[in-house]
Amino acid sequence: MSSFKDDALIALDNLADRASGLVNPAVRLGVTGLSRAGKTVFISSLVHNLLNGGRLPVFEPIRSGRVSKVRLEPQPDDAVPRFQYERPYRRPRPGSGMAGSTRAISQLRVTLDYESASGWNRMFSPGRLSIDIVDYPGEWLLDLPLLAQDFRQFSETTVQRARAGTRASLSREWLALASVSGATAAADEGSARRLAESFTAYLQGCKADDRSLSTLPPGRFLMPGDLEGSPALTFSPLPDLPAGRAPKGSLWAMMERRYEAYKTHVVSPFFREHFARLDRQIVLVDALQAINRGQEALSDLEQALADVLACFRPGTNSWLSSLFTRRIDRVLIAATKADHLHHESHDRLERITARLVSRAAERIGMSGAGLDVMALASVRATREATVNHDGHALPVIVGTPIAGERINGEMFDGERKTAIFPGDLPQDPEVLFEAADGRSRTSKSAEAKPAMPELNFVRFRPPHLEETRGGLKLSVPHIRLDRAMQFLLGDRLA
Ligand SMILES: Nc1nc2c(ncn2[C@@H]2O[C@H](COP(=O)(O)OP(=O)(O)OP(=O)(O)O)[C@@H](O)[C@H]2O)c(=O)[nH]1
Ligand SMILES: [Mg+2]
Repeated sequence: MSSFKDDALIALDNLADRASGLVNPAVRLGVTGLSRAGKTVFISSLVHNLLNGGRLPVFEPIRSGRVSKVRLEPQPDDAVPRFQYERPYRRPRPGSGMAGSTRAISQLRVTLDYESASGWNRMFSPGRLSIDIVDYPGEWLLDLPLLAQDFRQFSETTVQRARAGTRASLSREWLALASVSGATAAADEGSARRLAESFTAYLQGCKADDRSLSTLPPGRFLMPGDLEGSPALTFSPLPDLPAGRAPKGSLWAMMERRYEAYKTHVVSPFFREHFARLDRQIVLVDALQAINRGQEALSDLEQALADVLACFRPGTNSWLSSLFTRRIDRVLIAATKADHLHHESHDRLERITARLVSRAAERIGMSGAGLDVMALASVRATREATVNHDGHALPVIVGTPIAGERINGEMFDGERKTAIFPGDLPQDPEVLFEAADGRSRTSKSAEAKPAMPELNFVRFRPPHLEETRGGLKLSVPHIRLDRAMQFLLGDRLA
């Protein structure tokens, strides 16, 4: 592990950041989450609301009127693509919601002129803060543990997981191919490529919509960024490696070399050059999707989040903490798309999300002031209503389901509005997790698995953004976006 060199480089980077921060203070906000969690929509809505004077009553600097000017600026890092803020709202992909996919890291700078709340700060602070918003796939964070694993350990963990549960049927083809190829056979590019492709197909299968199993490393196999097809991505773990070392010239040796290259040239640089420089972090979680898909998806998500959280407190892992100086001091775990629920369920979603990360947070000693959990909707696509159902008032949400969504067998075309009763989240989150663990605290019999509650979450189209006649864009409606901003940024604008 070349941690000494890494350390020195990071120290240099941080020093440069600090030095330029004296002239123009900046805070680097990382926005991440597994694919489709809502990163792009979150950033777009946050920026849009800042730029267009959106309703942000809980974000104190805005509420108190201390922010005088907000503007987009060229972002300072030449090697990182700019986040296309203008794109998601101008050109929505037909049918499928709001934005294209986050394929790689991107960055956007918003600069705020403000008046500090305290007289002393007013004297000394330049009254200007740049917020560098960095969007990157959460899948990449799952790679961190690889830095501590050699090829044998990586193969063993990956194969073990591939043989359990639903994954067993998805991985069959890849594992069969791997044992036919044989680890000690002579290396050749063709079989390396076929194996890598088969392995990638297995990872993709886990991720497919109807399964929603969370992603396993290597993160770039599903989110290759600009590395698609390069040798560093053309490898596969191998099952049942014999004892000893890889014979020279074998497939095994080739895979091992590429795996190490992946760590050196892909994983390490990401953590060193990007991750280590973040100050604040929001992790977006599509908890509703996992709840909707059932128990295996839920415990899978819990596991993935534990791996993600471990990145934020490397202190528990001594070799890791030497890889980057700790800098992120606030982490927000946010369950997205809360607008799919009636507001009565928002607090429940929050509790479920808190439960999803509680064990992991405890394990890495991260509960407390630096960590918060909330349920939010970056964009509110629904409104609430009450309908009369057999004499009972039933709380429903009204919106336009995206094309192809089904409710009770009825298919929607993306134009028609409907009211649905999304179902109730359980008041006690343990109900879901007991079910996920396959055991119950309340019932004595081991067979009596509590059923998952009947839930029905539909994906809705975003609201149309209307413009006033003066050409002024209306603010994007949201749920608790301002609360998230206050936690992540409020103190930096105090
Ligand atoms: N109703 C609603 N839908 C949302 C919200 N945020 C995201 N979505 C939906 O989720 C989809 C994915 O959101 P994105 O912001 O593209 O997610 P992402 O994390 O950037 O996804 P990738 O870049 O593909 O990894 C969108 O197309 C929306 O349909 C929200 O606050 N409310
Ligand atoms: Mg995205």
